[in-house]
Amino acid sequence: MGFKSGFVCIAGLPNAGKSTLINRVLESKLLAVSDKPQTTRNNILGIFTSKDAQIVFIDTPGYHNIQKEINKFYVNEAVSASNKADLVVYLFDAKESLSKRLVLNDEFITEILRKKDREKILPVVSKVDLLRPEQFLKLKKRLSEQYGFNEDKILGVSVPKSVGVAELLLKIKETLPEGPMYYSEDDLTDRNLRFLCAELIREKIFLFTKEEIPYSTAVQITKYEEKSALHRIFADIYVEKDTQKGIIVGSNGSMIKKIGSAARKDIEELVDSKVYLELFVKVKKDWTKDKEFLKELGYK
Ligand SMILES: Nc1nc2c(ncn2[C@@H]2O[C@H](COP(=O)(O)OP(=O)(O)OP(=O)(O)O)[C@@H](O)[C@H]2O)c(=O)[nH]1
Ligand SMILES: [Mg+2]
Repeated sequence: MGFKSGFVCIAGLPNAGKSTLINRVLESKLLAVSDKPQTTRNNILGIFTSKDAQIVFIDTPGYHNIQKEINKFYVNEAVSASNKADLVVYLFDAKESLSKRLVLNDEFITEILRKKDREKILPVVSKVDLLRPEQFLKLKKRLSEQYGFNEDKILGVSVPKSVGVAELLLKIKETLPEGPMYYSEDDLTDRNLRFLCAELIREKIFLFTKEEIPYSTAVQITKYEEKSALHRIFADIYVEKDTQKGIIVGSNGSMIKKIGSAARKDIEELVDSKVYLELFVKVKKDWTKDKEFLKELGYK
């Protein structure tokens, strides 16, 4: 058989485990992951290359229908990625899908099915480590009744338990057409280092702060200097209000230090070099509604 390749959209509701799964397949901490929904904000490619295939994963923001200007952008990203992909891997969060919340998937699945043949959609239950075997069976039955997926073809994956990931890769390869290498074999993503660093900083804000803070925050790298064995990175963290700035800085700067030191560790790993990271917190009133600024951040 010839070389297989194609674009594979990883789709699902917020917090389903999409970015975690791609990080695992790529064996790298490329994408921001957190316990809070709406961590991912734009489509980001994660490129997996082996001897016999190149799978270009598209990580997408979780689908939801909260009507806010900025949310429209996120959702649009998810829908457009599913439209243009050769294959959609649709993740159902194990615990969430057992509940009444399964219905939240209806709109997105209907949208995908309008554009794609059913065999181009691979339904996957994520976080199966959270389910007992009989619950997994029950969920597969429900997914087949609700959405017409073939029960036997629904895979379960667990990243911490390393379950199902290799099988999913095999299944994706089987389903993809023969095709060229779209990217060089060393490429891991389509994004530059500045973007990836900003994402890792944003991830720490998602991990360490709560309520509206993560959603009121944006990160922009203002300077990136590579000096022999040291990368010097300067970043602005934008918030919407003075009170939010106070929370991000923390008492005696404790929070900003925590964010900076955790982000620096991840960035050092990513760039394989020592990193000096300096963060500045800035207030930009209502930036989530500012069309020009959203564009500058790449959210438009
Ligand atoms: N128990 C368990 N938790 C998981 C698994 N995969 C992901 N998680 C957790 O689920 C949460 C959400 O993971 P993400 O990868 O950020 O989810 P996402 O679908 O990318 O979320 P958005 O970007 O917000 O749409 C994190 O706390 C992960 O650690 C899994 O296989 N098992
Ligand atoms: Mg994500």
